[in-house]
Amino acid sequence: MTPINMSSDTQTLPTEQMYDAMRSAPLGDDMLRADPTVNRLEELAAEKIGKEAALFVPSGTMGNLVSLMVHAKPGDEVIVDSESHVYYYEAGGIASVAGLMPRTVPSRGGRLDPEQVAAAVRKRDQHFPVPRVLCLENTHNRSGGRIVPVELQNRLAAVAHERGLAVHLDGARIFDAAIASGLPAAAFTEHVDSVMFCLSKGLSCPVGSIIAGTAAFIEQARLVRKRLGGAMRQAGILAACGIVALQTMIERLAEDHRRARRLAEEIATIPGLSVEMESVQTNMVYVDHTGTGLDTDELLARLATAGLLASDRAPTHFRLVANRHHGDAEIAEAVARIRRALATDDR
Ligand code: TLP
Repeated sequence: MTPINMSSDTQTLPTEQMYDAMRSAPLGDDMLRADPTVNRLEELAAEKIGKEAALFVPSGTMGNLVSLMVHAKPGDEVIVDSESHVYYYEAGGIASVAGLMPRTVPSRGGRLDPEQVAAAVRKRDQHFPVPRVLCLENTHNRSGGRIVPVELQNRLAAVAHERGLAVHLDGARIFDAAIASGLPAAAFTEHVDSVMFCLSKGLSCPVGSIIAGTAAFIEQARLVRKRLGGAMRQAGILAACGIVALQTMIERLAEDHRRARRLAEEIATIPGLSVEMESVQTNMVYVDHTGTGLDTDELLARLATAGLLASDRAPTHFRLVANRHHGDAEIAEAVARIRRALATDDR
């Protein structure tokens, strides 16, 4: 039995067109800015995301780190949602590598409250770290891939800017937000100073993310990327996939969203499982399994035995992510495997 891997959209493999592009891409030393394919990707990415300049980085984690390190220096404060990826899943890099002091603000379903953010910006006083940057996330991973509406994002950015803070957007899945909202991605980046988005998630590239902002920001970011060991050589072999991704893989994200919705509707009919349907706005489905009486690890192990790979959001939920490898047949089969995993039950 071939497992259906719905643990993440990071599990996507390159498309045939990407393999072809890799083979024929002109290459050079990107450290010297002499890789024509990387240069082309960076130009195209800046244009697609509505910013002056862009930089190719090895991962989303490094893209967030580099961006925050450009905006703030060790000892400064970064305001983050307590459920954000940068705070929750990036191994404490903002503290251990960037030396930043995280000031967490809780969000509701990925939505920060502008008043709470305003209240979290401390005044300048020798007792306090200097607040320098607000970090936003859209779509919001831990709230189920929910979209932060553009108007709210803009209000949050205004609150930060009025108080002299820069705004960085972790837009790992910003094209999911854009496609699901029927807006250009640039609508989400107009009022942020920097944005990171991933090529290696639903867009199907094997490696790589982009950071974008003003030309001056990217100049600084290039230096920080080098300092972190993230400057690459013949990276055009990877950038070639990124170009294909930006040209061919964005519109189709709507299919993942449609299938995630269908999957959620089916799962909601299975005894012991429930899904907050309002949270299913893009490609993710967070399933509440408390009704099964199983703990998350045990449940994931049963799913794996039944041939479905999911990821955990212990202690109450597991996550399934629809990606381009899942057609309607795989979605139906995933549901059947969940039913089977729970039916072989000796509780
Ligand atoms: N998210 C991964 C895991 O790290 C949890 C996933 O499977 O969802 N920002 C957001 C919002 C992300 O979801 C991720 C990856 C990143 C940044 C980091 O990207 P990478 O994995 O390229 O460092």
